[in-house]
Amino acid sequence: MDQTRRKLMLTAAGGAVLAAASVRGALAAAPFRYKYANNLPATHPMNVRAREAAAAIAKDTNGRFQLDIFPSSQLGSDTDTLSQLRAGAVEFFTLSGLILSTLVPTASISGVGFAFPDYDTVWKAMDGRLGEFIRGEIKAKGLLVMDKIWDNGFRQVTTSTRPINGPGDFKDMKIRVPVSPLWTSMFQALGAAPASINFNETYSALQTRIVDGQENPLAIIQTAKLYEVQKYCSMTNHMWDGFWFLMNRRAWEKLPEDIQGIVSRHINEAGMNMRADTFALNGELQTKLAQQGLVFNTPDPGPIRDALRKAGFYKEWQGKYGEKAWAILEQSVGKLS
Ligand code: X2X
Repeated sequence: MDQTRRKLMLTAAGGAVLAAASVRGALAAAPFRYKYANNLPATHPMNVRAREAAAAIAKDTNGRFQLDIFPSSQLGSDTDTLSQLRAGAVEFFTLSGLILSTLVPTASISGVGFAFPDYDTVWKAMDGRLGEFIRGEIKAKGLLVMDKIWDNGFRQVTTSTRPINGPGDFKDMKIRVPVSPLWTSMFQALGAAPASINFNETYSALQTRIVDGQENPLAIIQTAKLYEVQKYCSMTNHMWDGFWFLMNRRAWEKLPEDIQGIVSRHINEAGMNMRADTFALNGELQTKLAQQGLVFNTPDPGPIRDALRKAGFYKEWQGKYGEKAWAILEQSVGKLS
């Protein structure tokens, strides 16, 4: 055999061995198989981008890590899933900082009413000093968290009874809020009668009229079909909300370093992509939702914010978070009270 032919044959044989090994790798169960739970429908950008990340992670780890995604609170309500995450029954979970505040009190600080004037301010703060501070507080409670917070959006109020034109319209309104002291306090300060209900029970609470209204960004009002059981949508933009990508510490520390690197790179990248998708959706959905029957109005936010101030809302929460945390918030967003 001449040299070239011999080389060719050796290369071909080597290629066959490699191919067989990777087929075996793909067929065998992944050595690491982690659950990622969230509360949003499979069609929301959160899940679209998470599925992309899962595929990229499987590929880059040669099948050594498999991410199984459980959307729509399939593993339980947010409150339950937070306990499961801490116990290690669920490895990954995206949760609003406001709900997380039941474990990490200062994590709700990014949800203070009207704190962020726009998205520029949101990302400067959450990818900067404020986010770093909150992630530190989360770690101090024994959970781990990815660097990039995922977007939920600016929240709007929907009701089956009446639009919100000014703060007076909140009076005695039965409004569903997520399970979080800050949310309850904010809507009480506006004179409403808030009810703490997990997201997985929100649609039916609206349908059966246990509550008259709820508040969420348009991307959720659309993908979770809340427009089917609501009549009015008032563009209050009363707060911004985001989801921290949380991890069980023991599960994370079990992963080899190279897998940790691949997983965190793809999850953070998915987070950045879902921010862009969610921003676009929240911007374009008003037309579509109006066609589906929601009646829109845009109240002046000034009087609503003044009502919060007059009720002592900002002072109260400044006291609860403490001077250090409040100073970091105000350095990021400007003077609040
Ligand atoms: O529960 C909600 O309203 C939701 C989906 O926006 C959050 O996870 C905070």
